[in-house]
Parts: sequence; C-alpha cells; structure tokens
Amino acid sequence: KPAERKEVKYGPITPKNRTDANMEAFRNYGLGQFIHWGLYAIPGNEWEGVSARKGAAASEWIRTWSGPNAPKNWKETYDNLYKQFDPKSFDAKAWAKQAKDMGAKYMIFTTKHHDGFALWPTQYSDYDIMASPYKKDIVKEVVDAYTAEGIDVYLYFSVLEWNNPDYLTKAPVTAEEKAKYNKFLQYTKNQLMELLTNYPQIKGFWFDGTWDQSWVQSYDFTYNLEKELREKHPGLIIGSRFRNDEFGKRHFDSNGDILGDYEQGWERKLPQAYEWLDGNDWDAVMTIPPNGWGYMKDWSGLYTKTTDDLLDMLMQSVSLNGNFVLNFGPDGQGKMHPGEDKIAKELGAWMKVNGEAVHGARHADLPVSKLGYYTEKGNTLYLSVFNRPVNNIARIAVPKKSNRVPVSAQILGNKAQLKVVHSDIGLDLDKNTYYDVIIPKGYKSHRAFVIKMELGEP
Ligand code: FHN
Repeated sequence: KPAERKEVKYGPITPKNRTDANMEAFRNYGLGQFIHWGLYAIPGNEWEGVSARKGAAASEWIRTWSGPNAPKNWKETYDNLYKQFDPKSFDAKAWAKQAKDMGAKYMIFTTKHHDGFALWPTQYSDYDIMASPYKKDIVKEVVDAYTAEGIDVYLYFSVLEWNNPDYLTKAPVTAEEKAKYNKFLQYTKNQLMELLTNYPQIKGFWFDGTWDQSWVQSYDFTYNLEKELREKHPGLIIGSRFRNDEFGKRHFDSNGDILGDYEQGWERKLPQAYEWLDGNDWDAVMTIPPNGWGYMKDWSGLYTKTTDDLLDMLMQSVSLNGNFVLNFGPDGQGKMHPGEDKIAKELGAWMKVNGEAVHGARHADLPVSKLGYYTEKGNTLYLSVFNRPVNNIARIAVPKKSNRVPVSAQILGNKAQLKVVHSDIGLDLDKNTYYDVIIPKGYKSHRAFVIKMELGEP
C-alpha cells in the first residue's frame, strides 16, 4: 500500500469485509462451482477434427482462432453456431444435484461470455437464446435449480463483446466513437438491470472482460453503475474486477483499497501466504485443464489436475480465508466432460467426510504446518494432512502464551481418539511450544485426511 494516501474520487463504494448476512455467507462458502457454457461448447476447442489448441488462447476464445489451421471464414461460422445450439441433454437440476453432492455452496454461471451470446432472453439484443432452436431461458433454469438445492448463484457477465459493433477496445476519441461507446455502455447497464429484475434470487455478479481502455476510461460511468446496481439489489455482492478508479487502478484503488466486496484476481493461481490477502475477502477460480474454461473435447497431452491436486488447492484457499471455485465446461449438448464428472464425484466423497473442515472454517493464526493446512471453527482446529509424517507424529506448534492448545484429537471419519502429547521440544524456545498428535500406524488413507482437534486450556 502506498505510504501517502491520496484523494481518490472513484474509490470503493462498500467497506472492506462487509458484515451483512450475504457477505458472511460468502466468506463461509469454502467451495464453489464455476460453469462456463455457451456457443464455444459446440466446437469443444476443435472444428472438423482440427484442434484449435495452437490457434486460440483458450477453448472459450475459439472465436479468435487464427493462423494456418483456422477454418476459412471462421468468425462467420462461429457467429452462426447459435443456429445449432439446442442442448438436448441439458438438465439444470442434474447439474445442481452434482454440485450439491460435491459440496459446493455457491456457483458462478456464464450468462454471456466475450462472444456476446446471451443465455437468457434479453430485450436488448437479438443475439440470445431465443434466436437458437433451444428457445428457453437457460439462466432461469440454472438459477432456479441451484437455488432449490440451497446453492447461492452468482452471475458471470462479460462486459467485453467481440461481435458488438458498438464495442470499442480503445478509449473513444471522436464524437462518433463516443456516441457509439455510450450506446454500448447503456446497453451494458440495461442488460445488468434486466438480469437483476429477472433473477432476484442471485447473490452477486462475477464480472469479466473489464480490461480494455474503453471501460477503464469510463470510471465515472462504472462508479455510478455500481451504485445503481447496489441500490436496485440490496446486499448484492460485486467482485473487484468490475471497475477501476480515476487513475486506472483495477481491483484496488490508488490507495490500495479494494474496489468491490471480494478480490477476484486469483485465476488459475493461488496466494501463497495469508499476508498477501491484506485481510480482504477473496475467491480463486480454477480450471481442471491447464487453461480453457469452456468445454474441451480432447484432453490428451494436457496435464489435467487430479482430485488430490484440487483438494490441496481447496484447503490452501480456505486456510487463507478464501473460497475455491472449480470450473466445469459442459459440452454443446449440456453434458459434463467425463473427466469432470469423475472429479466431482471424488471431491464429493472427500467432502462428505471432511466438509466440516471447509464449510464455515477460517484461517487459524498458527505457525504454518509442514504437513498441510490448518482451518479453524471456534475452538475446533482442523489440520488437513497432505504430507503424512514418516514418524506418524503431527506436531502442532502453538504460541507459548496461547491459552488454546490441542486437548483432544481424532481423524474425521474415524471414531478413535488420538493420543495428544505436550512435547516441549524447544525448537524455538521463546515463541512456541509443541503438541504431538499421534497418527496410528495402522491408519490408512489414499487421500488427504483431516485431524480434528478440540482446543482448551493448556
Ligand atoms: O477471458 C476470460 C476467460 O475466457 C475466462 O472466462 C476467465 C475466467 O475467470 N476470465 C477471463 C480471463 O481472465
């Protein structure tokens, strides 16, 4: 944060760490599901057997496919894919049940990605679901199904629209450009107000495509638009990617204060230390393939994250007071990728036993463990063990002055009480003391396991 604070007119509209019910729910989710679905699911990152992997940044960016392998007149072909969009296997209730069984407490759904195709019937564009053979409100089906399962819904909305003639990348200069882009800004506002009117159950927006100078220079408009969205939908949650201050600072204003209710910058990466977050609420969004949020037919040759990789990321996120949001990219018929189905099932099996260490759990102010991640809930401390010690001793360092030390322990899913020994091994004589939780030699686990400890007076 800059040493000297400066006058910022277009800074935060809401306070850091809001304490209302919606934000309390947000910081207790732990695990979320992202779904990227749209016209890009039809090609699935290839076309007529030719992979777009080298020609487009990611599967949902396939409209930008260029280079020697790109099909002739590709953009025109892509823009007409809506004529084929008729997902016969789409079942929002089945998606919501899968997310519920996985232990997700919120989900983020792409209402409209950068290609501008709206999955809801919008009165502000003809390029929407009603122009496709499907002709039904997909956003409504998703919002209703997930809400019925008790999963909070956030709407992903891309400001950037590749095919909108009124969209500009650079800041408008001429009178004609200004008129065009102002029309685009009004269109954006109209669609956002429409989403809030149509789907009042939603808890928030997850904005994207806000990096172009046209939007960055519109900080007066975006500041007032955020105020209007919040006035229309009290308790609305908006992430830090929506807008910037008058100096072009995104996510955090020129004084380092967060712009929005949670930090939205952790995408396919995670913070490595609690201090990096500066106490802000945040979420991290993650793909199973290396990149590619939309459906990818072919995963061959890619490192796709394993369930163990994802559990590690989940517990790292929750241990640092963040939510971990795993992305799913259904195919053009509305079916999940088999590899993603498998992971959802395996995550769900683990969460069924260990979910209490995730949902409603927060950062524990303890020296970092070499064995895994601490999460805490009142006087209960959880240690998710990913690196089982060869001596089967889970050594817990607690500050010497602490009046909360492990007094009992068990492994979640296993009734046996574990031995807890105060082993004042004196590693750092002045600061910490140590309690050893003995993991039974005979205890076998093919995945991470969670030691649940009750804390009490030493
Ligand atoms: O360009 C998008 C990308 O397609 C995807 O939607 C991700 C998801 O967080 N956001 C943008 C890249 O930062």
